[in-house]
Amino acid sequence: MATIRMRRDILRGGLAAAGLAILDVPAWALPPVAQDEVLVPFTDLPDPFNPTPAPDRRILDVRKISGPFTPPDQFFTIQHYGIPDVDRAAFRLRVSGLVDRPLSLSLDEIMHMRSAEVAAGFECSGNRRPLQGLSGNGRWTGVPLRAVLDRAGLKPQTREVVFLGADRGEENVEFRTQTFKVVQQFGRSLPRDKAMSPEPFLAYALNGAPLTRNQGSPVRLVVPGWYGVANVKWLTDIHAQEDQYLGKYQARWYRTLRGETIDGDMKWTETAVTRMQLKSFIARVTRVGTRHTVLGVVLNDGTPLKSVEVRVDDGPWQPATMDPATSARYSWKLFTFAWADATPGPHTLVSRVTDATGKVQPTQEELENKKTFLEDNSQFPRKLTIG
Ligand SMILES: Nc1nc2c(c(=O)[nH]1)N[C@H]1C(S)=C(S)[C@@H](COP(=O)(O)O)O[C@H]1N2
Ligand SMILES: [Mo]
Repeated sequence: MATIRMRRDILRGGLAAAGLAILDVPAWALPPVAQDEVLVPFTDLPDPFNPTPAPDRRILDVRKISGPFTPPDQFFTIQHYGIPDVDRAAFRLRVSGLVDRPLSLSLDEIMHMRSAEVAAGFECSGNRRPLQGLSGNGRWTGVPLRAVLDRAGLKPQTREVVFLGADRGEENVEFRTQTFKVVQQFGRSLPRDKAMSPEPFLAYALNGAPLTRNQGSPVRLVVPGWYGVANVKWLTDIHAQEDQYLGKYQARWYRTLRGETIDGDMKWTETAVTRMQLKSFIARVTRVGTRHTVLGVVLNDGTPLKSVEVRVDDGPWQPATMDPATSARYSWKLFTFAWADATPGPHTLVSRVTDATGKVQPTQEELENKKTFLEDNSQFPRKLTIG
């Protein structure tokens, strides 16, 4: 793999583009980048980084993280029915179902509501080794979902709030011996209490600029602390109902099968993909002369963290340093580790994060009884060779 020189202007540009002045967060605390800082290639990565890109997908090259917030043209993108083009002028967000006052809001009306900002990072629940690039961190501008739901007035019978996107596709819905071909919208739901909690957010801007088409223009839902699938893009309908919503991407697709030993007995449960599981991974290693620096990422559900540690080969776990620019509750957290005494030859580096409740990021072996590939938050040992 070709040596990649880390460019000063990438790191500087990241600062400006992230609009740090607006959010007033502490400065990016990566050690100053020297002119001769070079990337040390991982030997466990494909070359090129993403050899078979799908046409409507984008994967973040996590080796190039250049600031606390991911630039919109690098933000990963994933969707099941392609990328619709929603006309901003004709756009209406409808609120219907068990509400006192059904609504049909234009983009202008939404943007005239009291706006707020939230730093929220997320990953797709399918994000995994070796790329780990279905992840990113955004500074979102919009309105709290609760403000819109309060305007509509949820009736007491409402138990779920359903979110539908403008994107749709034909699905086979199977029932016993029958198969129905129907055109469905992408949809997800939240329980009433979660929908009315302070966090869920209707975003119309990312890092200070209108949402791009890939990121759900003109309006998307962001549920801070949850996996990406909750963040319905191209949002057109919010529907309050008493019944459970069982759309494909709610009830059939985003499910995890886990075995747990309860009272000495293996019990298998299927759960919905909701809050992000505690995870860290090493994104890159750079070198200036003989000094090596490790940069990594932590994602979780917003529970405060206790520590992030890095282990080299069979050595002890050593503390890494959290970046203060990413300390907001739902931001992804970046960390660095000064690898002082790297010796020539092959090495394995791994990180692990522990949260304030004492939960420790599991090893791959400890996740053996998680049978579906979603929600892989296992520790990820990476390989490289020091020349
Ligand atoms: N309308 C719509 N919203 C969607 C999806 C989709 O297919 N359609 N995919 C979801 C999934 S699985 C993920 S991981 C995130 C990805 O968000 P991003 O493309 O902004 O990174 O969008 C979610 N929102
Ligand atoms: Mo996803």
